[in-house]
Amino acid sequence: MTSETRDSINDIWGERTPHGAGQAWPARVDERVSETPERWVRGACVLCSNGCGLDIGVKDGRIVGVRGLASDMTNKGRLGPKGLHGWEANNSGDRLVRPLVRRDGQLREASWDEAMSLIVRKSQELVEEHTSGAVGFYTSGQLFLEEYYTLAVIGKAGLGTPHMDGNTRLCTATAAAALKESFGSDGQPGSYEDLDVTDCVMHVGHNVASQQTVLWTRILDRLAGPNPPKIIVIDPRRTFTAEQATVHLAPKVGTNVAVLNGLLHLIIQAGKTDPAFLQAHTVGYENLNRVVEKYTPEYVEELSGVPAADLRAAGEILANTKTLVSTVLQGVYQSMQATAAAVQVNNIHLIRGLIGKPGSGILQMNGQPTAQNTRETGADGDLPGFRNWGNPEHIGQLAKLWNVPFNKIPHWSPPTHAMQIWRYCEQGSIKMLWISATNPAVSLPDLGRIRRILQKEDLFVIVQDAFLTETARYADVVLPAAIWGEKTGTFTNVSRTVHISCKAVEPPGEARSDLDIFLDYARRMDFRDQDGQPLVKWHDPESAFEAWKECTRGRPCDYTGLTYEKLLAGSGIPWPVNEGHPDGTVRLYTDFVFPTHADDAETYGQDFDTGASVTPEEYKANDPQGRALIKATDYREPHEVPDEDYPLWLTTGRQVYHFHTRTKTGRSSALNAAAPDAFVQLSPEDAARYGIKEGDWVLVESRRGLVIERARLGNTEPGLVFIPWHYGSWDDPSRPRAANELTLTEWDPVSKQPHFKYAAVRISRYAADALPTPGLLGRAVEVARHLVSGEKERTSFASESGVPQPKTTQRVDG
Ligand SMILES: Nc1nc2c(c(=O)[nH]1)N[C@H]1C(S)=C(S)[C@@H](COP(=O)(O)OP(=O)(O)OC[C@H]3O[C@@H](n4cnc5c(=O)[nH]c(N)nc54)[C@H](O)[C@@H]3O)O[C@H]1N2
Ligand SMILES: Nc1nc2c(c(=O)[nH]1)N[C@H]1C(S)=C(S)[C@@H](COP(=O)(O)OP(=O)(O)OC[C@H]3O[C@@H](n4cnc5c(=O)[nH]c(N)nc54)[C@H](O)[C@@H]3O)O[C@H]1N2
Ligand code: SF4
Ligand SMILES: [Mo]
Repeated sequence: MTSETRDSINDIWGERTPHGAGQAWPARVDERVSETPERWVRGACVLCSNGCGLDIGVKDGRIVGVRGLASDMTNKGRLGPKGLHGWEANNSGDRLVRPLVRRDGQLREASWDEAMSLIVRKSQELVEEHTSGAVGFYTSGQLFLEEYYTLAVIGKAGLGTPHMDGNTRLCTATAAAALKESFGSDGQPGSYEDLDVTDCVMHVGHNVASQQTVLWTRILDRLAGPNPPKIIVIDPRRTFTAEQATVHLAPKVGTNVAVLNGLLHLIIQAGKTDPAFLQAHTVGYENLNRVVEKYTPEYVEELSGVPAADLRAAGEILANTKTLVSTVLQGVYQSMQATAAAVQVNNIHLIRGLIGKPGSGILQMNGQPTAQNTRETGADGDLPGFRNWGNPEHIGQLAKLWNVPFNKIPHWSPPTHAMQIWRYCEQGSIKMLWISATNPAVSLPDLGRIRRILQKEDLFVIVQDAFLTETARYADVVLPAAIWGEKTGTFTNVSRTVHISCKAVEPPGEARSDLDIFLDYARRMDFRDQDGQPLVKWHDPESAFEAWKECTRGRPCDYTGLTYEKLLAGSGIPWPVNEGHPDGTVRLYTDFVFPTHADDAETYGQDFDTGASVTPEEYKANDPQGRALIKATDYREPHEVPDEDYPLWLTTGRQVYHFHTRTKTGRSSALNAAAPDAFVQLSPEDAARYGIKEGDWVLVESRRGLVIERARLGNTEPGLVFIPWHYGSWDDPSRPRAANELTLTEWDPVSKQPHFKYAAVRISRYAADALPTPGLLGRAVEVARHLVSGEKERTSFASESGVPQPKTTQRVDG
């Protein structure tokens, strides 16, 4: 007997609760339960970066629903479709409940002691034979802060390996890079509360209506109230967000820098910069002025296809608005010139002095719920507490805190980024890869290559997950993880707001929290500090949180004033929280002083075209000393562009009802029914050209692979096709359908974030009547074999059983 306060599947955002500029956003409590709960446990939603506060309903030791938390500053009680439905995955019958170890080529159940002993033996052998450089970690944006910090200390001070990164590299590495390049450090300048007062919101490459549905209700409620803000959307597709825009610019994929330079040009031409602000609080304006001079609306139209008149309309709004909130996400971060483009959005705010004031803020968005914490704790290769790996003083602080030798902490070169970690696995220098809470066999670019790497005999693969994912099937050891609702921890949303999410129920079977797994590993590896004491001195979430607080003391992300108790009081709290700001900090940089001083900065910066690091000496010679940096750049064409063989652009992205590789949302019946399969979206013009009708099967090929999808017509420009990348093979191995079969192995030179947003493809109608069997298996396999065998290895879709083929020979455990 499901009871719900609203039908979020058919009405994604729910009823309007209008509010005018400066009025508080009214509460609206959304709830959905399958039975009446016996008790409610405090939590927060982990199905996107919004981090909505909620309570978890429990009955008979099972999760039976959720309700939004009216007092939480993030959502005032609202929850979106994923939040209201995603918890069903916890109760799914196919959770992993025991560790698995590969024996005789097969994954077989094992005890925790067997699995962990094997991992420890393997680690020790590799470190002895090859140094800790043979061990790599690939983690997530979906664990809790306490788990990442423990992992970071294990990697940096226990093993001393530079090879640790998160899937945050695919997600928000550019957010971090853009904030560091402009303001000296990671940390969002603005706040969601700026949306409640602003006159203008600009979304660049961000489909917020689908991807942070509750944040979008906040904006919809402003649009329904008095003095609504103007909305500018820059997205090549007519998304739900674009439908509400005052001005929608639809550029060709990969041309963000051209468009943003054009907007900067128009603001400068209109004489609407803030010279006093520029003079007092920034460096680099003259160079920007010089670079953007040639980006006239006509030139931008030539480069990007955006009509000059539309660009002028957007430029006029930006030149005159008194306040501005900008959000930036994957249409920028996963595209050409990612960091360079994201920084141009910062520059729009800087030249107009629209930062650090109510209604003016920048949200270089996160996507995953806990990506901010991967970055803060250094589980992604950054250094904990936004420290600078190029600054010996910062390394010294960590060495002292952890009581380990200075040189134990890897800092001799930039930390290895995820794409390079995979390259080292491919080349064989990394021999053990520990993957936690991510599913790279669906989410990384060029999946044929990723499968070949995972299959390598000389790579020992550990996968820590709640489900037997496409990736887990290739593992040597699978560790069953407890997930949200089954463990306690904290995490931080885009608006720097820290939430606690508590354990409501026991995990199924023998599943353990990631924290317990990492602590167990540290104990078994016997990592020690310089005094012979255990390196990892905490034993549960709260003691880990207390240890983390010390690591942040005096840093921009200062957590020292937070406690679990405070976080349980009814709302998330934005950092920094310390003696000076006991109740948290809504907005950064209200004094217009930025952490760019050479002693504070998290980076000395990089060249936008080459990625070459600025040396400490070079930086110090021009120390901005608290002023923001304005960095300019010219437009560069994408590396792969449509040609005769592959005449169309492909871009990839998300749908409102699914989260990533659907391990959770695919196990909720309503979400799954709402979006059961992948598709290829194409313009009616292209459909007509290729003789394709709505619902036809379409073969989509790139230089790397192929997929077969149903056609959906409309809402995209001619020449551009779109595939949602959520769909791997765990629930339908009958045909290749994962968008990443097609994507490129290429990344931004600064942030190292891969380019998921463009590739050249060709399409053709795929005749269903040619199929030997109902469904597509036979023909798809044939096509896949034909195209992928020979020079390349066989695609794993060719297996009879329909699941990716596991490694066949017996492996290391002997
Ligand atoms: N429902 C749902 N919500 C989610 C997620 C999910 O999987 N499902 N995932 C979460 C995560 S981890 C993330 S990172 C976020 C991602 O959130 P978004 O970044 O909003 O999502 P995407 O669909 O990946 O990409 C956004 C838009 O970029 C556009 N785009 C493509 N190329 C270009 C370009 O060259 N320029 C511009 N300006 N735009 C371009 C696409 O058309 C697309 O609409 O969503 C979070 N929220
Ligand atoms: N083509 C294309 N590819 C993309 C993108 C795109 O836009 N286009 N977007 C990229 C982006 S932004 C992102 S964020 C990535 C996401 O890519 P992935 O990280 O691969 O996606 P998820 O499906 O979220 O995988 C998370 C895994 O962690 C497991 N899990 C959940 N909670 C826990 C936990 O508490 N502990 C453990 N141990 N496991 C847990 C889930 O079951 C799931 O298998 O994909 C990237 N790939
Ligand atoms: S907006 Fe994000 S955090 Fe909020 S309920 Fe939806 S998925 Fe969860
Ligand atoms: Mo992401």
